[in-house]
Amino acid sequence: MEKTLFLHDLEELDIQNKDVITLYNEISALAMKHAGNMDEFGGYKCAYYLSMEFLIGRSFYNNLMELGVLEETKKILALKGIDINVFEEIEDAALGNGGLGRLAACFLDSAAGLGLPLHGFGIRYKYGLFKQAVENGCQVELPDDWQRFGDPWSVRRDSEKRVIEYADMRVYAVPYDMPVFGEKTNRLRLYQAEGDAGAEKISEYLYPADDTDEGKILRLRQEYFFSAAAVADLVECYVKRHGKNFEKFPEYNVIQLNDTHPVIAVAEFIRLLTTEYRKKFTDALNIAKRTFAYTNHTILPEALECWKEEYVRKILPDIAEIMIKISVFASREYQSLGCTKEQALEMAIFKGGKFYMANLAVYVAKNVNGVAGLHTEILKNRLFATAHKTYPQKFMNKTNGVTHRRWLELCNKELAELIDKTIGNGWRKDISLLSNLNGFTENTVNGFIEVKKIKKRQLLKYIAEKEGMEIPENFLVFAQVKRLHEYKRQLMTAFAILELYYGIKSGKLSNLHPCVFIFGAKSAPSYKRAKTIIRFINAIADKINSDALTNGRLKVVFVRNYNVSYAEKIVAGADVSLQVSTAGLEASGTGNMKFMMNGAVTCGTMDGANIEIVERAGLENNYIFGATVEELANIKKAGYNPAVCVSDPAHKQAVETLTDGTFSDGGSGEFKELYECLLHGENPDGYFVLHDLGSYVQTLISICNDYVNNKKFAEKQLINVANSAYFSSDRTIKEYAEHIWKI
Ligand code: 26V
Repeated sequence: MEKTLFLHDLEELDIQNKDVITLYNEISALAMKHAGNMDEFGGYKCAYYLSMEFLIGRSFYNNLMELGVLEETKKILALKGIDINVFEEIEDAALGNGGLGRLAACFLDSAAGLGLPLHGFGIRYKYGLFKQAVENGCQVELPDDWQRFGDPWSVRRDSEKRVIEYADMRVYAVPYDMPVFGEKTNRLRLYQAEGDAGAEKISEYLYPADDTDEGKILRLRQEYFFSAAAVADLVECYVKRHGKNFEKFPEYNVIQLNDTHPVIAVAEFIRLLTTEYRKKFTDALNIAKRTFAYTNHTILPEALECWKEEYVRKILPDIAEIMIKISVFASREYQSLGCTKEQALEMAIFKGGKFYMANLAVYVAKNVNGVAGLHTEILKNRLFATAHKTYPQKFMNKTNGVTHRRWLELCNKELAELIDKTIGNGWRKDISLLSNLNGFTENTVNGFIEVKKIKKRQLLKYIAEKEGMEIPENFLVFAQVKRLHEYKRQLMTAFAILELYYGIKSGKLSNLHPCVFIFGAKSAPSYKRAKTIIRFINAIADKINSDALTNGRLKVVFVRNYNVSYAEKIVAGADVSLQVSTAGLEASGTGNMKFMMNGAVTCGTMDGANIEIVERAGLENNYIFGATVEELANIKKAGYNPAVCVSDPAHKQAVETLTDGTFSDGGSGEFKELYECLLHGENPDGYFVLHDLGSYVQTLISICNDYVNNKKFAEKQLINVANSAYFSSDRTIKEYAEHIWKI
């Protein structure tokens, strides 16, 4: 970047009578002007990340930091009488739901930081993830019109727009390029759908409600829309530079499929090569097999996409034909490599009138990866066991990571400076140096205690302003912030809190150190059970916070509209990170890594990346509880009966608050229904909430007790920071680059 020119222009900037939004746009535009050009696609081998979601968060501070002008900008603005924090009113671009979308954003950041050519392709949704309000304890969704602040970090490329054809409509895909700053300036290309009103609907909403046929078809249109645009861009770019011999295409392009959402790109690639460029089907398929790689992010069956043939035929008949043809090739190949007919059917791409997108991805992809060690083992041994037996060399693990630039340097400047003071600032470029923190002195521990105090104070002040709730500084802070899903077991935390509450009230836990539980969670709009859990948590919070007998020792806050910016504050200020999913179901988790980097200890199950966190930071410096994957398998085999758990009086009291009138669900009956689902029905307590509740409560109590020894607790926290380098996405990206992308 032309730093001096930018700073000069900033000094000259006239701020008279300009509101925050205008200033935000003008300063951002200056940075764009002096930042230099984005890298071109295709001059040499690049990796391309196709993702339905990029959960970027607020760009302003992060971009100025990456450009190396954040501190100077702060000073120049201060001289003009502007506090740089005023730009916090500019909201995030929330073009994603949770972990999967945020991972995509962290990956782009790390690749640019490392100077590796990785570019993103996605959709420029008009409305991002809904804004969450809470009314009478219930989630209410409001549209997120993020573009009302302007979009100064994007460049619209009218000259590069192209037509995307469906059987029943034609739509323009107009690219908007966002720079990703670092050692290199990479490119995130988001397409906006234009044309008539029907066309524009395609890029209107992230996850349109898919409980109707129309909603499902819209989702399929979205997936094809950006996948087809991206493939066309890459093919066109290749032909311009290298001609129509596609044999060398994989030497210049590797396409990473972020979950099954963009898998339709494979079929589109083959369609393009066989129709526009007259290649033979087998040749096109073979080139695809050298070009695409696939990452799986969940084993939950309800999230593994499959498309009804009828839908695909209706809007993309050629694509349906191609996928059926790939399915025939796949079936033959599996059998020729030793699979039985049944095994080939298990991995079939097309069966029973449906297309199985994960099976398509696994067959074509040159590499298939899971996102943490345990998750990859489950893929190899359960979900894709047959494919793994047939193509063992395809499968590999790539444990997730998070960018330490946003999740440490930006969100916890105080901790970053303490680290600089202790081990020098080399870790900012080479994160592996962070391990030099190990063997820290007492001085550093004291420094860390100070930093934690400051970050906690900032967090509690923010919560007081936003949620209108005062929390004293001596409280131990537990945080569970993530999408709301039954497998993540926010409900188990809710029951545990009730047990603590009744314990304090009855005098059994009269010496418990004061603590607060912070929840942040959005539920998918149509996910009723998750919404009930939000309602239950808010009812618990109301009751506990207004109980004068206990509220000096226990508080609960459900923060509204949890998002990336809120996360930046919570991960820095919390003491304990709650990661309590049912073992085997959280593919990795990435919040767990953000907390660790900021020195929160993990209270969690042996699931996802938690396992690798405690492997590195030590079991003794974290709090692991609950059944393991193997134990759960045995419990299931033996027949799980949650009613047995409720024979414990403390559990019984907590669970029965759902039905005994302690809380009101406004007459909806949803609390009773939740109760029934836990104790009766076909598959009672399918996520083993009641099974792990007892050990959870005991673990929370021992954390409170340990916290009383402030210094020792801070040491545990600091050991977590010192061993968090592995969870920087810089490490993850280097592994993708070396083992999969070969860039
Ligand atoms: C989506 C849905 C949508 C329909 C309702 C049920 C359901 C359940 C799970 C999902 C998750 C889709 C994929 C996803 O976001 N996976 C997350 O990816 C993160 C990045 O790899 C990882 O850290 C999380 O553990 C994983 O849940």
